[in-house]
Amino acid sequence: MPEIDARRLTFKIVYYGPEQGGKTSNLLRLRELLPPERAGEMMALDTRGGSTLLFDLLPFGFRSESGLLVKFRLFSVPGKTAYDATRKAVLARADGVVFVADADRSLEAINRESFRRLADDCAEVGLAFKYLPLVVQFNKCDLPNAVPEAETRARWSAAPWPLVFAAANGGRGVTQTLEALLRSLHRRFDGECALRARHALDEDTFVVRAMGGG
Ligand SMILES: Nc1nc2c(ncn2[C@@H]2O[C@H](COP(=O)(O)OP(=O)(O)O)[C@@H](O)[C@H]2O)c(=O)[nH]1
Ligand SMILES: [Mg+2]
Repeated sequence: MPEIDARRLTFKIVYYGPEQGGKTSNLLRLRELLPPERAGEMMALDTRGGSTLLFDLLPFGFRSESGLLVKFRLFSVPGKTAYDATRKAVLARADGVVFVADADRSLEAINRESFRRLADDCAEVGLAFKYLPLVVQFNKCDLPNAVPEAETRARWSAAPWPLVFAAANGGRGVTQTLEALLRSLHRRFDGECALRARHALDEDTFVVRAMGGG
């Protein structure tokens, strides 16, 4: 449940997935793609040798016509399994998750294991995985060893989540992924947060404003 009071609503979005899959790259590209006046500084905490040790944080937001300040805090979790406690702490109280898989065929088992761990971590931090707004991104689709989109779509055809195919370091699929998650967030929390009823934020307006338009 997002933090809400009369003036401000804050969503926590967590980018989760195997180490080196492209979580930090997603946040870095978003920082460039969002209008500068809407996004805060990206905080890349304690990143050593290209690997996120604690988390990255990208804040952004907008003000609705009703005067509500809608804020988003995008986090990435550390990849290494050695940072178990940190990963769970970052995931705790997430309102939505982007799972960043590495499309490399040789990493399928690692993706699967990470996805299973996401479900386990959710249970441990008290998030109902079943109701969690979630988008699955297959990143590094530019690489020759990437599993082709059609094959992945066939394999995930029974999954209820939006799938996005991306090459995050070049920016491809990055905003599409966030937009898909924003739509899921709106569907999940519109009622509880009275987004439409009190703030005239229907799904499209919510997404467009969040992405810096309107
Ligand atoms: N070829 C390719 N490389 C990528 C892509 N996304 C990220 N990378 C590279 O993969 C490495 C790990 O990315 P990073 O964002 O740090 O992964 P994280 O551990 O999930 O945060 C970096 O060297 C990135 O430049 C992509 O879509 N295609
Ligand atoms: Mg990282």
